[in-house]
Amino acid sequence: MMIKSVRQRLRLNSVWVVRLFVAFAALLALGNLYYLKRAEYSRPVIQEETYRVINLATEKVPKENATIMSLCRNEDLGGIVRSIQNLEDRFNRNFHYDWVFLNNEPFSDEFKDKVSKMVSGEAKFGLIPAEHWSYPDFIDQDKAREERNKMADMGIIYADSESYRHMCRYNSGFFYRHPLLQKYRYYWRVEPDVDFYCDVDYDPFSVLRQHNKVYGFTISIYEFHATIPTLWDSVKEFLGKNPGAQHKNSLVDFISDDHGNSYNLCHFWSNFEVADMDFWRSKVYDDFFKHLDATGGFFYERWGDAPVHSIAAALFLDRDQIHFFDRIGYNHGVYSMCPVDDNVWVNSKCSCDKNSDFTFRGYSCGQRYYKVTNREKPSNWKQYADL
Ligand SMILES: Nc1nc2c(ncn2[C@@H]2O[C@H](COP(=O)(O)OP(=O)(O)OP(=O)(O)O)[C@@H](O)[C@H]2O)c(=O)[nH]1
Ligand SMILES: *[C@@H]1O[C@H](CO)[C@@H](O)[C@H](O)[C@H]1NC(C)=O
Ligand SMILES: [Mg+2]
Repeated sequence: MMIKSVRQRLRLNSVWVVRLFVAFAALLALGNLYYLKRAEYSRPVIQEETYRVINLATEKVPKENATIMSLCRNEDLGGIVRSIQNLEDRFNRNFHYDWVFLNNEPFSDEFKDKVSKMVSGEAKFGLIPAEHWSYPDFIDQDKAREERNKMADMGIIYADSESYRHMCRYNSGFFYRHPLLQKYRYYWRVEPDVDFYCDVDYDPFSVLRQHNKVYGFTISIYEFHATIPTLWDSVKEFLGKNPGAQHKNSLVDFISDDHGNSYNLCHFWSNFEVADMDFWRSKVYDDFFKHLDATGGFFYERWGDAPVHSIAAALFLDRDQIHFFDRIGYNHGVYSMCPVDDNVWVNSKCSCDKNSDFTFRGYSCGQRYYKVTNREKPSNWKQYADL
């Protein structure tokens, strides 16, 4: 009697134990799922293994559908030679990518001879068609001159330069249509007089392709408002006419503090770009450029290709398609990117002073980028920020 009742009681209990266990396991699984989802959301954009160092002694390096490209003038020879020397040393001597040079005037023999000797891939020289570097019919050139003079009185850099405006418009809407660039998908834009500070012993083009990225940058910064007073109005007009254009998971919060109502002037500094030209060749970007161009803002104001590219990338792409090349130490003019992470700085053999890094400074949009992408900052970042 007694034994039976104990057994019965035990059986009852074991049913409850099983039920409790199942309930507990279910809760645990749900909790884990939630945690994993959060972890996935907040993980850095690109994980460490992306930058797998290629062992050049044992591995054949597969080439991407890509080229390096530079827009420059004959008188930029000295500056472009410095940039070539730098990028060849740090990267291209191991990869031998082609390098396309574009100019609105024919390159001199001296330029072509010198540069061809320095590039480890094939150097190609292209003339820009006149219709891509001239005033469209709808531009009132007297008005454009008046506006240039007004801007010059305000002391704005390149205010009175016509060629600077053609250059910005060319970089915004035409370079990727040049016959020499047609056969490529990815490009690395390189300007005269830039420095590359760290070994790039991985292929940045592969990083883009393998991770489905479209636009890569290394420095971001605020634009001078006076150069683009009506740009954002034109952008909003475009979005009004093309309600489906903005990506549902866009990076709009990088360029706007109020969900797209106004522009906060942040942009990727386009003198460095590693990106996918098929994006500029897409219908949405083509429509966007035509819309902006028709307003005359490239000439009546002084719209830069940097805000134009950046706004398009931040609106039309999935935010995960934008990539921060945080290991490519770089200098253009007064601003530098120098990886402050000690492991990167040492292992990539960077030759820059970490104190020169612009990423976390007040005039950079770096901190905002980290914030809106939930990206983990290097542990020592505060040392290199002016808070
Ligand atoms: N072919 C050609 N290239 C130009 C012309 N103006 C500028 N560029 C190129 O366009 C790019 C940007 O021009 P930069 O004058 O360097 O403008 P920036 O980078 O805003 O200003 P900096 O701080 O002076 O370098 C560089 O690659 C220049 O070589 C031009 O009139 N003709
Ligand atoms: C390289 O990319 C361009 C542009 O997308 C494309 O037209 C071309 O066919 C590609 N070439 C190869 C070899 O895949
Ligand atoms: Mg420059």
